[in-house]
Amino acid sequence: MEENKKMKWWDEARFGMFIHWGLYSILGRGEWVLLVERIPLKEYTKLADRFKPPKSFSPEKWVKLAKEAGMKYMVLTTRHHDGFCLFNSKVSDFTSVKTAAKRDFVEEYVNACRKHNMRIGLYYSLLDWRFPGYFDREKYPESFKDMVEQAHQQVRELMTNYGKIDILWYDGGWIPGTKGEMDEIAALWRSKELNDMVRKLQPDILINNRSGLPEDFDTPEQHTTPSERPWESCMTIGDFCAWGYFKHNPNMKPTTQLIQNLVSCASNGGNYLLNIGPKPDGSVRNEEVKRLKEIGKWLNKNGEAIYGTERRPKDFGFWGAGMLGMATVKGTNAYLHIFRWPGDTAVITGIKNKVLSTRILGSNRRLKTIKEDGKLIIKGLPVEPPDRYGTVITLELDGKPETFDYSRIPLI
Ligand code: H79
Repeated sequence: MEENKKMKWWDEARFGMFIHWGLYSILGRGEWVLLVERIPLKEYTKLADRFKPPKSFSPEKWVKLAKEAGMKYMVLTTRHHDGFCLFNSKVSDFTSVKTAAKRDFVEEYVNACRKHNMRIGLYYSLLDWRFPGYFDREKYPESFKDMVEQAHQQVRELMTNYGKIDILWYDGGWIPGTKGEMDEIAALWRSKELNDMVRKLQPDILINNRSGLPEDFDTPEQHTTPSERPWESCMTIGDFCAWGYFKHNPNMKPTTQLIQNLVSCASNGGNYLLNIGPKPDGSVRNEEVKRLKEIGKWLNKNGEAIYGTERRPKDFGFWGAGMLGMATVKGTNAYLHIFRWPGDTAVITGIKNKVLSTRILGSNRRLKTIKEDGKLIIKGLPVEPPDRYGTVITLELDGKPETFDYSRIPLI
């Protein structure tokens, strides 16, 4: 399939759900707990006896929540750095199928996604902390080789046993004792061979850039700085080190901030992959549910200004940093997302186009608008912000959005 055709759905999706869930969820101190606390492997392995979500739990609950949040795709940790698989693997006994739960959660998740028409992403960490060769490949060359072989086998299993998969989201490509250069990483994981195999099994799949090869899209982590290439920002709702369930995680981003991040991604042509860290029983904590539902409500009203938006021209909309908010663009429409409400008059600079009409999204009432050289004055707005999370003003333009550059024009 032609490259950009394959990416079309992803490029329009803009908002996805990341899920970090595994043995570490039981301890409630984040997904790095095994390494950070140097827990003896024997002890950590025993957690598998306790990883047994109730029968009543189904990954369909996550899918329904993602739908309600307005998310168009999901990415589940099929296996994080600790090596514990949520799927059946012929090359490992450390899986949810062969231990207490006796369930293939990847299968359940994939089926639930399909049932609800949700695009399916699988996260797979290449590295596995259980292999001494990961830490010191000179000292334990056989172990390193075995780990790489395991990754190839397990990726093959994931790409073979669950039908059509939309995204392969690699992680954990970094190897100690290297400078982390892409070429070096790709050579050590034999990534060319790996990804050739993946594409043979899943011709339409999108692969991220974390196996040492650029592949389909870039993955800024915990920030929304755009890439030149297709890009997706992944982010936690709470603190940066807590992707997996962290019981005491008081610093949750407010919904206003999460929506602003989503708009920031959409305005620069990127996606926002927002993470939840379910509890060991699979349930999602209230603080996360509440925020996702609030975003979903906002998207119900304002989705037109997010889904399918394109990368806006540089400095389009709000000149400089964007005093009032951010602009997204789609075709010949521009959408002004006003986060900091100015009162009854909004002054927007940096738009070259003629404006054919101005309306608050969802309303038919045209707003009085004065336009002079790159300066737009919108009058008759409500004094108080109509939407506490962000009000969208739709501008119908006479053509593709173009920036009016003030940078060399002195004040009069
Ligand atoms: O899966 C999530 C992270 O576990 C994983 N990528 C995302 C998607 C990741 N792997 N490496 N890193 C992130 C970067 C390393 C961060 C660390 Fe730390 C800083 C490791 C040690 C200090 C955060 C804080 C984790 C433990 C303490």
